[in-house]
Formats: sequence, C-alpha cells, structure tokens
Amino acid sequence: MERTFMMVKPDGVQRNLIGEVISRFELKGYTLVGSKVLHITKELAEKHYSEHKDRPFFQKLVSFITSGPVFAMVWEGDEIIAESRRMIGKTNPKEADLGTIRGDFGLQTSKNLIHGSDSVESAKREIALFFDDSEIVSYEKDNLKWI
Ligand code: 3AN
Repeated sequence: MERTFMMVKPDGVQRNLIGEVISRFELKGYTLVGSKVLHITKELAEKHYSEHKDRPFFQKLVSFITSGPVFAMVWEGDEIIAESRRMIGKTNPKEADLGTIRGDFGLQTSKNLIHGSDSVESAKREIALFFDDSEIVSYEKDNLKWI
C-alpha cells in the first residue's frame, strides 16, 4: 500500500471539479485518508514547489497556486503514486490523453487543474508539508478484497 498527496488547484476548485476528482479515484478503488480546503500561503507554495525555484515560471506558479483555495488530499492504495499520475495525465493538458483528468478538463499547462506526487520521496515530503499526522485516518474498506 502506498500513500500519495494530491491537490485540486485553484482552477479546479473554481470549476467545481473537486467532486469529479474524488469520484475518479474512489471509483478506481483508492481510499481517501485525509482532505481539506485551504488557501496556500506564499511560504508553503515556495516550499512545495522548491524543486522548480530556478525555472522561469516559478513566480507565476507560486502566484497561481496562492490565487484561490485548493483542495488537498492524501490517498492510499496499491501503487497509487504511478497510477494516479497516469490518471492525472501529462503536464500539458493538450498532450494529455483523453480519459485523464488534465486531458478531459484542461487546456493550459499553467492551469492544469491538479497536482499529484511523482515519487515515494515527494509523496512523503508533500504529505508532511500539508498534513499533521492527526489529520490522516488509517482504515480499511470492506470492499478491498473485490478491487
Ligand atoms: P507535473 O505537475 O505534471 O508533475 P511538473 O512537476 O513538471 O509537472 O511542474 C509542476 C507544475 O508547474 C505543473 N503542474 C504546471 O502547473 C507548472 N508548469 C510546468 N511546466 C510549466 C511551463 N513550461 N510553464 C508554466 N507552468 C509550468
């Protein structure tokens, strides 16, 4: 079982896609173990995107992710890190396959609706940045044996 961090970005929240995103991961068979709506501070945004700090779009990225509330989530499941990235789709929504979240709902790289951790290390780091241990609930669903 793996855990990953995902976040519906400000554009996804404004476009009422929170429910759609939750639904896709629930229906796939994954378990939501933590979630909250929050308005990210500049400090948190800079930490979250620190790997991009030297990229030309860094300031735009920080101002976009702090421009409105986001919906932060911790999900759990079998190989969820790689599989959720496949379900999210490529960074540029125009290159993302139809059937992925970005491919179905997005048009621009700078407004690509959702973030998902890309490795075990970044998942651990990002979960710790956004959630206290007390905000994450461990539980097993009875339907797990059917998935
Ligand atoms: P992903 O979210 O697919 O893992 P990353 O980690 O390469 O993509 O980039 C993080 C975020 O930075 C992307 N989700 C996107 O919002 C933004 N981004 C990436 N490349 C560009 C770009 N060339 N121009 C503007 N924003 C970008």
